[in-house]
Order: sequence, then structure tokens, then C-alpha cells
Amino acid sequence: MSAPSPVTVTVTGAGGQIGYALLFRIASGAMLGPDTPVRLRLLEIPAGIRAAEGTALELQDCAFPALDSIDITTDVSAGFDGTNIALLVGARPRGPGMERGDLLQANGAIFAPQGAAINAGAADDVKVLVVGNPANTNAFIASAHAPDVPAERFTAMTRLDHNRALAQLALTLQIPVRSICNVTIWGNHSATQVPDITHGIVTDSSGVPRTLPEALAAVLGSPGAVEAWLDETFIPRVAKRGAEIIEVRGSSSAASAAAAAVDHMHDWVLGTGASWTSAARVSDGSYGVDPGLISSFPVRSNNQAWEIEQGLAVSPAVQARIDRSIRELRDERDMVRSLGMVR
Ligand code: NAX
Repeated sequence: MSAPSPVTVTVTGAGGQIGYALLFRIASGAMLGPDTPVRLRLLEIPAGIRAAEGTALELQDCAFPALDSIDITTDVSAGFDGTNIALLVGARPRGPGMERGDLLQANGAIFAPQGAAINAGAADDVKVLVVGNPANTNAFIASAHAPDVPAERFTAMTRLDHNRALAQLALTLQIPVRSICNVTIWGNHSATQVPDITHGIVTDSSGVPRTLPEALAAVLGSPGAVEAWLDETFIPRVAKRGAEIIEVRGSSSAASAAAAAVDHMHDWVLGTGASWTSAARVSDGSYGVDPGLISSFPVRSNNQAWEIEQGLAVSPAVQARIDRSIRELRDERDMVRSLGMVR
């Protein structure tokens, strides 16, 4: 059997803290498998280039068998030339006194040219994951500047929110994360995101499945107690976990964000297996989400394409939360349109 061809992986913001946690996992084979050779392309701005160079020295010192080469550049076109996988991590954080419009505009100035460079030079099978915030709308901007790349190939990361939801459920039920499946994050990667356990399944050690609401009711006492726990504890805890990490750790999530980016790309390329997961991809109108918005959905990857899980019943309470998150995405879309960043 012949060895797999090398895959070119571009990481922007490679000198930052997520970059530092992410690059070693990609190079070790955690994302694409240990037998797939990886050509790393690190794209940074001048202020971050020394940090990226330092990370590259350490990557060399790991002597990872799957790592073919490392290139470092500040040139956007060179950064995406021939890229198969683009992880867009570098973004402009919200500065003091910055309004939402200023933030969207500053990020538009990053993601519009990156989308155009992907359109011009990336490989035909390019897959894009936007991690840098505001991730959904940054992905929307990049996709709008890449008219020749199918819109389904621009995704935004809600896998960290998904993993946080699984972790909170596992802690509450005192079972391993692997026993839980079919949990969903809907909407925007923001405080309006909607963690939804309605269709979740828990499988005990003897292989017997139960619904997540039933399993939670057994631990929390009643279906009413589950509703209260979801509203008052679970949903806010997952949605505000980023702020909790900053408060406790003193800086924002890095290793968990990198692990989620690896999970997202791993499942996109190699398939999701038995359960669905969550990813933000362009809406086709499913579940009442405006076509064209990049929203988180329950998704499975088949043949290297994220497909939205269809036909799930959505309760009025969950639908109301989804509608609120979609209104926020719509506002962001309208704002980037009014600022002239997309048509
Ligand atoms: P850091 O500030 O540590 O690193 C960002 C890096 O990006 C810096 O080295 C900077 O020089 C570089 N950069 C800035 N503009 C660039 C450009 N135009 N081209 C290439 N590189 C550029 O931030 P870090 O903690 O790594 O976070 C990166 C982004 O991830 C932030 O926007 C953050 O908000 C976002 N996150 C998204 C998450 C998600 O679930 N979607 C969770 C984690 C994280 O908060």
C-alpha cells in the first residue's frame, strides 16, 4: 500500500497561545492520523512572527515522524497557496472601548483578504475552520470573499462548546464522557449559543441506552428538577465557560480550544462515527435558520462533508433560544453588510 500524500495545513495566529497548543497536536498526527504526513504553514503578522519561529524550533525538536516541513510567513497569499486545511485562529480581540461594529470591522480586515487568498490559491479540496472570534461571522466574511469555494467548506468552531457540554453532563451524572452522545450546540458561538440535550443518549457500562433527560432525572430527582438545572446551571455554565476559565486561569482557554479544533478537523476528514457532533456551517434553511448564515447545528461528516442531522424534534423552549441566537447572527450579518465588508 502506498503512503498517503502529504497534506498542507495552514494555521494563522501560529504564534499565539492556541497556536502553541494546536501545532504540536497536528504535527503528532492527532488530527489526521499518525500516517498522514503534514506540511505546516504558519501565518502570522510581524508582531507574532518571532513567537511562531520559536514554536517552529520546538516542533523540529519533537522529531514528529508525521511532520514533513514547516514554513513561516506573513504573506497571506503564500500562507494559503495549495492549502488543504486552513485553521484560522488569529483574530483581532476586542480592545477597550471597542463597539461590536468596530470589532467586526477590524476582523473583516483580516478575514476578507484571507478568504480571497483561499479562493485564489488553496487546493480544490480546501476545508476551513475559523476559531478566531467572532468565529461565525468571521467565517461568513471569509466565505463571502471566496466565491469559487463551496460555502459548506467554511466552518466555525463550536466544538469547544460541545465538549464543554459533554463534560458538564458527565460530571453531573458521574459517568465518563464517552458514555454520552447526540448532544447539540445550536446557533452562534457566543453567550446566546444553545446547548441542547433533548436527543442525548447515555449508555451504561452494560451497553444499555437511556435518554439523557431520563438519566438526569434519576440523579436530580424529577423532570422538573432537570428543567431547572438546564436553565439555571447547565446552559449558563456551558455558555459562560470561557469567562470562567479566564477568571480561574488568568487567561483564555487555549489547550481545550486547540483540542476542539483538532476534534473538528479530525471528524470532518475521517468521519464522525456513531454520534453526531456540533459545528457551525452554512445554513441550508434547516430548523428555520436563514440560508447563508453560518450557524451551529447537529452534524455528521460523511465523505468529508458536514451534513446537518435532519428531522429532530425541537421543543418550543429550545426553538425560542435558537431564534434568539439566530437574531444575533442576523444582526452581525447585517452589520458587516452595512459596513461594506460583504455584499
Ligand atoms: P492570542 O492573542 O494568544 O494569539 C493570536 C495570534 O494571532 C497572535 O499571535 C497574533 O499575532 C495573531 N494574529 C493576529 N492577527 C493575525 C492575522 N491577520 N494573521 C495571522 N495572525 C494574526 O489569542 P488566542 O488565545 O490564541 O486566541 C485566538 C482566537 O481564538 C481569539 O479570537 C479567541 O477569541 C478565539 N477563541 C475561540 C474559541 C472558539 O471556541 N471558537 C475559543 C477559544 C478562543 O477564545
